[in-house]
Amino acid sequence: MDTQKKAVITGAAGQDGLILGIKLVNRGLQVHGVVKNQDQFETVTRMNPRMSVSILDSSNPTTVTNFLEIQAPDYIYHLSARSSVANSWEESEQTMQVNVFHTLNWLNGIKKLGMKDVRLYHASSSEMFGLPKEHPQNENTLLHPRSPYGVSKVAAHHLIVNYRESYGLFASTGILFNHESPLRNPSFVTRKISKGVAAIAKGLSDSITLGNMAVSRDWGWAPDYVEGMISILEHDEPDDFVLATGISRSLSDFISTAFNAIGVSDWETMVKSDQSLFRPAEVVSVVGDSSKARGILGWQPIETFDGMVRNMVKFDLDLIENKTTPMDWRPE
Ligand code: GDR
Repeated sequence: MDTQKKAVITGAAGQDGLILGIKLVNRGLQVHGVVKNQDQFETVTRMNPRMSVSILDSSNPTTVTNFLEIQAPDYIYHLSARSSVANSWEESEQTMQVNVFHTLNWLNGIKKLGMKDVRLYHASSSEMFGLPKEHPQNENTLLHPRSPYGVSKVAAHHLIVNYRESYGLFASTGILFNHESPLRNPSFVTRKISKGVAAIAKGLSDSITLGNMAVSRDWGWAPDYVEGMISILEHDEPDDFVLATGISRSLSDFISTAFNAIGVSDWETMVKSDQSLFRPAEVVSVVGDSSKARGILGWQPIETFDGMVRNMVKFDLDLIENKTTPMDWRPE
């Protein structure tokens, strides 16, 4: 009898999707990735040839339902989203369409097919807290998103909770605070900094231009958070869990740690701030309370902040020297 469990990952070509695909295949699961175009298909199959991949139009409810019927997965990790907060004002309609309505298509597909045993994970986000009334933020903190992206994640998060309560679906969420790795797209600030610092170290650049530097985030190591996602779906009850380190760092802390990795301490003149990169509304400071995940799932982040930043800078130095590529990077 074939007892191999099957997992579907939407957004399989993103940072978390790639890391999750590798981890699940290593655990002996049959893994099927969902991507939106040929480029992403090639990225996933090159990085993880042991998983299968489909290009799917998740905007079409029938396409999603048919896919679910054919694949009949045990687990669905719904990670695909418009993930850029910065672009979400300019792309507000697409952000809502993808993050809310595509999520609804997966929920309705599961409901229509009566897949009561399938376990669905949704990538909720600390951006839902936005302008929080309390620090640190936990699963009960009032939500006050500060961007169209944040609003879309609040809507999708509540749809998951609502379908769980309305139809008894096994639908869980991970409310993940920022989590980084060398697979982060350089449009996000941490990788922009690690790449920028590596370029300065190699004499290819003399400065980095950022937006609003008066912000703090609770930054963690993506592979640790992906372990948390797996634990969330392995738990016998569907539920919502904050994953965070519990320590908020200023953006200057991140920059200084990155420069420290190349032995530079007087970095101030090499980092500029450009008003045009500021957002219309900002999440100034967030920090997570993950005691529920720590208590119930036994989850905890392992990598330190310094270790994470050093890993990212080291990767970008190796990338410049052609010693590696993102395809060669592995989470463990
Ligand atoms: P965030 O990540 O918006 O928190 O969302 P990002 O790295 O883009 O921004 C973090 C903070 O840094 C400030 N910042 C800059 N940001 C970018 N991208 N580029 C810059 O040059 C720059 N300068 C300053 C930002 O204003 C912000 O305050 C990420 C995404 O992965 C979401 O999808 C996810 O849900 C959340 O993390 C948790």
